[in-house]
Amino acid sequence: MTQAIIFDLDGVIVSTDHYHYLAWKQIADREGVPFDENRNVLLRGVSREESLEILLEQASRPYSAEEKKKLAEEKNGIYRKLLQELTPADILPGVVDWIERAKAKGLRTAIGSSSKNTDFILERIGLSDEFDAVVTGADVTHSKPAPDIFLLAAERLGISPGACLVVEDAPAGIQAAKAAGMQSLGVGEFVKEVGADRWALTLGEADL
Ligand code: B16
Ligand code: MG
Repeated sequence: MTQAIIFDLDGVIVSTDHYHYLAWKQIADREGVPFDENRNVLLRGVSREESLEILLEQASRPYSAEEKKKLAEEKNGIYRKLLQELTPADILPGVVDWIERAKAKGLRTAIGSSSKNTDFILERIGLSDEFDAVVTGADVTHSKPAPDIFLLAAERLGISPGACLVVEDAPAGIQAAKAAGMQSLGVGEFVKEVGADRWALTLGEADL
């Protein structure tokens, strides 16, 4: 029986995924690295550093650790500027309803996101105080697809992993939920065929 819901942030609560793409695309174009929306799917849910590694797999030259550090910082600067645009109107359809229904049913709720910008994003969209726990990429060594973020969320909620439902938009996130032994609801076109227990195009179309 489900006792807690762990929401992914980027792509589930709010469409910051497009901002990530725009920021990486700017870096890739300048560096002359081929990068498009299809390639971007591989970056969904994984950490900033791992995203850069995936992006640079298509580069024509090797990059030093120093250069990589600089590129990751630069990408984050571009991304943070784009995040300034966020308002509560950017919360995706179905999210507020799910949070309200979860509370009405006595379920615990958490955010489980790889993003180190999670607190800033929640603040921008006015959801900082809505969850019983918030676990981010800053809290763990191994980001998604490792199960660590979701396991820590369950621990902070005091709920066993098997009683948690993860809501995710990324293949890496569904993989992490499965590795954590949790139930999963895949949301959106990128997780249609990655073996989530349930799937819906948007959270607004899924039953709680
Ligand atoms: P940051 P999620 C993930 O968020 C994004 O999907 C992924 O594209 C990004 O690289 C990662 O956060 C790290 O983000 O650079 O802000 O620390 O989907 O796990 O909520
Ligand atoms: Mg996501």
